Amino acid sequence: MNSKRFDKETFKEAVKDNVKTLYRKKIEEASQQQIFQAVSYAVKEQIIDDWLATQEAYYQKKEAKMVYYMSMEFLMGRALGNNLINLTAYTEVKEALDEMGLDLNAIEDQEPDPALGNGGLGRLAACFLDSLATLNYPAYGCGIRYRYGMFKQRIKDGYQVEAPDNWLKEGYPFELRRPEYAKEVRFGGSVRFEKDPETGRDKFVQEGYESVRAVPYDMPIVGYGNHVVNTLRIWDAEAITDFQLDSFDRGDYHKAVEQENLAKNIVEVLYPNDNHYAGKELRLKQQYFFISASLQALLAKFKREHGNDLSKLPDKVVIQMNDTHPTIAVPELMHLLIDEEYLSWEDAWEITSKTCAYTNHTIMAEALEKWPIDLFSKLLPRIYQIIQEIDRRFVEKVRAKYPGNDEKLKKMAILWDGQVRMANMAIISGFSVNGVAQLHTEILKNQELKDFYEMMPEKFNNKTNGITQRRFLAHGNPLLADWITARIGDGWITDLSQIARLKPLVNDEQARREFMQIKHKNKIRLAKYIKEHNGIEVDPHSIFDVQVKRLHEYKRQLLNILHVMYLYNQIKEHPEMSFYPRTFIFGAKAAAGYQRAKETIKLINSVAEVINNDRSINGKIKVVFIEDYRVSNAEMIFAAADVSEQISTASKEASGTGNMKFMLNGAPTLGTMDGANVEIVEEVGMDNAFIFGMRSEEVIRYENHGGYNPIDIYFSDWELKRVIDQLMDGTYAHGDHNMYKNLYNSLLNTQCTPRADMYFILKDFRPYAEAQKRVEEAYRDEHRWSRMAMMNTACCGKFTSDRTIEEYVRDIWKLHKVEVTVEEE
Ligand code: B1H
Repeated sequence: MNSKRFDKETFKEAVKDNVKTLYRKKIEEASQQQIFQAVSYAVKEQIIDDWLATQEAYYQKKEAKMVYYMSMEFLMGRALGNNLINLTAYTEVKEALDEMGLDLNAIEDQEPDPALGNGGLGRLAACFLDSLATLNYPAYGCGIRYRYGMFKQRIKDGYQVEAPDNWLKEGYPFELRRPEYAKEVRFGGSVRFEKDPETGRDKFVQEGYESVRAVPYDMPIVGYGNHVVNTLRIWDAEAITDFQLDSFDRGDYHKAVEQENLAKNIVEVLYPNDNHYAGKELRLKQQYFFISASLQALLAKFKREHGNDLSKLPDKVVIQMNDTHPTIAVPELMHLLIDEEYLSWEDAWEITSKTCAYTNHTIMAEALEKWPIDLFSKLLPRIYQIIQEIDRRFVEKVRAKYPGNDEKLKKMAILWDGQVRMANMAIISGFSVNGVAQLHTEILKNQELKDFYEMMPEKFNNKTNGITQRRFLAHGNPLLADWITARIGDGWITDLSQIARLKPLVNDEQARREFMQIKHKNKIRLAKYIKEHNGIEVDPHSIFDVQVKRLHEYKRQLLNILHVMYLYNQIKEHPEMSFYPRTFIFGAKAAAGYQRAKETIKLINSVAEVINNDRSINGKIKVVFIEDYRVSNAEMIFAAADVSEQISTASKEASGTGNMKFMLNGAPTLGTMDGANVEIVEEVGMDNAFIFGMRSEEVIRYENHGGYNPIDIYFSDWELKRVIDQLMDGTYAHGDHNMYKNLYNSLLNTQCTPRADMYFILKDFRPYAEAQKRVEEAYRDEHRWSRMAMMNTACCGKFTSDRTIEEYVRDIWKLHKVEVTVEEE
């Protein structure tokens, strides 16, 4: 193990030296932030040798194929603690710091969360990088170095207020600027072709464009205990100052200023939308910017290592496109191969279509990227030409296969109705299309992408998502991690299937007691956090019922809070009723422009205020909205949860990954048969989950054929009606009758498009309330509950991202493991 290299004394010296050279201070004089920086640089020093060794091993092993994971989002979370875990040096470093009178936890808390992502999609990318490195696979993550990541959420008077996330303010110790690999990226202008006098072929010339310099910053991705360090490469934009304006623009001062602005704007901020397409030009610029830079770097590296025969590219490189956001990689690769490498269309297409693969993450219509053609063609004239040609050739094929069937084109063409449909382009051009959970992939094949599936079934496959147990158990829940290791050894850290060895212990009373004691300690840790951050006292003996995820109507936080309102009415009306104390915990960011989502946050906070301050209910219910839900506090929340709320409208949540993190930490799912919940139930058994509500087929049937009217339910269920009416009667609004008007209307107003209660909240309300009753019953029975909780942990082996990555490798990427050996001192 490489922990040996973490000689405590050397490490301590390194920290002291760093404080001295970075800040001209003694350790006693340094601030906590300065100590964080000094410790991080000391850790980075350890990483660098492995990083060099890994890249050397990849280079030596020329047959090593590399995956490029292209993503607009990498929701990494803090690096320090995770790197120490993966270097298998956490304990030693903690001790070393202890001996210096320093507290590692407090130091970790000094690190900003690198939040270059919105939610599940970005966090999945981060888990994948962790697994790739741990499993010895050559990989690059490619993305954008946003100056401002996901906004910080503050709650003021119950409302969400967004504050900028200036994560680079203090300087980020785990990144490395690589100016020697900078690339130029061009926008706009016009395209001309001229005959090359030497070859006689048409030569492409772009003129009158604006350009920026893309400068990469590399972050190390440390594999667990294997000396592998892969790279996350995120691109910054800088103004090109020493550029040679082409003849077109010589002496154009204005243009120079514009280019400065372009550089400044392009990487300024992450778009804070989850599952929603906003159609902003700047977003398209971001997409092209990082893709063009990444592909230029990719080709340069390929040529350096393998020579100029680009037909070999698909043997050495595979490009995985994380949703449609990076799919501009397809026409950009075509452009580079044709215009820069002088390949024919046919050769370029052969290479591109064997190199690119696409993952679909959602069927939500409002998330589909469809760029207006005039915007697109102005910004990227050459790329647009290439897309036209891809489309033209595809349309010809469809016409040949389905003569006279224009319906097929309406569904499958790339260019339609004045728009560029990115998903269609990705499906047509790539060799693989995958969904992210079984149910989701089936819905793609049989509904959303049915025509594509019929035409090219061989491309479609499923890759059920996963999560990394290194961060979400080893780091996030050290008590449970140590207990599991004491019981079954530490093999689970890199082979989560071994966690099934806990199954027999479910019948061991002592083991169950210990398991629940750990849960209790984690609840105390969270209660302390809540007290510090919200000023609310919560009882660690109450049921911690948790829903944390982005705020979206389809995820139905509204269903949850309406049910809380319903329970509160019941307790008020029947004070004698037996009721097991519950703490309802929420955490969620709403996209800044998403009105209904923001109203839901206000509602949750208002309900919390009323209920938490009502002494007459003896603290039976508490409601907590945790501010600024993010990776770092998520780790603590999962560890402390009793109940995992996964209550999306069936068919809408492609997979979910939070559901897996709760399961790993021993919290049974209260949920619908949606996304990966279906597979969770398959693993843990119906008895160890609380499943309720409409199934996806039923939802889809209503969507296709109509026939759902929430008003009927509203008038036939007076208790539910009362709850909904309370949105309008001022109960939770200090008498204001309009505060929740949008929410009320979204449920009942028939003017709502396409219909009222889009997400079947009224329809699922009673089944949900009934499932909640089952939760209470189960929890009262300590034996039963401890078995259920432990069974969830014991059955979660499937949901490691290590398994997901092995499936990607086997079916799509075809990579080979590379061993990295480092001389031990
Ligand atoms: C998911 C997104 C997403 N699906 C557009 N789609 C975005 C779409 O900024 N945008 O434009 C950002 C994000 N995110 C999530 O992916 C799914 O909702 C989850 O169910 C899934 O678990 C996750 C990872 O596959």
